[in-house]
Amino acid sequence: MEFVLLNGEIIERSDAKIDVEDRGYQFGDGVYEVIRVYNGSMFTSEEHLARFRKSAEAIGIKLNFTIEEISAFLNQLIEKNNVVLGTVYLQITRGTSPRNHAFPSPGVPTNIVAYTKEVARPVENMKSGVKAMLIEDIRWLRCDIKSLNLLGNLLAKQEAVEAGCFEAIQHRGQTVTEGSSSNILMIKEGKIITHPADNLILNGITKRKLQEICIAAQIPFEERSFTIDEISQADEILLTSTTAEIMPIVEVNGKAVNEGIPGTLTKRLQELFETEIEKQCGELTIKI
Ligand code: DCS
Repeated sequence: MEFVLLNGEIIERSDAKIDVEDRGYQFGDGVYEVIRVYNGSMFTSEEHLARFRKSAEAIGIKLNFTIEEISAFLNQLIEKNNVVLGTVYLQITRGTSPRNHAFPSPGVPTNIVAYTKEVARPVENMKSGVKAMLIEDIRWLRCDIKSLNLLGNLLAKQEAVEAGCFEAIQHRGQTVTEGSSSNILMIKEGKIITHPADNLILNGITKRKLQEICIAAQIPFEERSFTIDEISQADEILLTSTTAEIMPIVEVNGKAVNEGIPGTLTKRLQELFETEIEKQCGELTIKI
């Protein structure tokens, strides 16, 4: 039996019903989070839930539960579904109301749902690295909000997948922004460079955690814009996300990066990140 969270209740998935006029369904009028679970424990859940609240606030959705309550619901869900290695998906929408672009009256309750999934660590890709391609970033100008509206991201990902790539590296003109579902980091002469956390990218929790790790390990980490030309001259390239963790990119637009194998610094970052996971969630059974 699989359980889900629906508006403060943990119920069987087949009993969970959302109306056709849910504003998330019709307009993508809501925000979400994906949180990693290792050994049955959420990783960096405080950071994810803080971002969830921030995304909701940015579009004027008031959470009808506290962060502590949501966290407790998610933990209950993980336990009920016996998730060991997986993810929790959490979303909130502006609720159910007759279709109208303008917001419903403030009394309309939000719809908040969560479900869990078993998800393995993508160790093979993490070891060998993945291919990526450059794609123009056509998204809106509030990519810092983890909005349910993901069409721009989906179109970019699909184009990349159809070209045999794992990820799209999006760029606005010459400026590299981020992946379709990840942050992009390049390494040049021992320094990690990634786009500043402004309105053009999602401020990834994995990237933030990696930055903390780099500061502690005295590995140079710089947030600044960089260009397509710079990334094509990079020593190493990597992407970060909740599910992909630290993933080496070994080919961009058919051209090998670091001779097509994960670089030394990227591998070190993967090791340091694994150590951080183990610090929070206990020993991992499957490692890189
Ligand atoms: N940028 C975008 C556009 C993303 O969708 C994601 C994660 C990231 C960056 C990386 O952020 P985190 O490090 O906080 O995960 N996307 C989530 C998603 O939609 N599925 O899995 C992760």
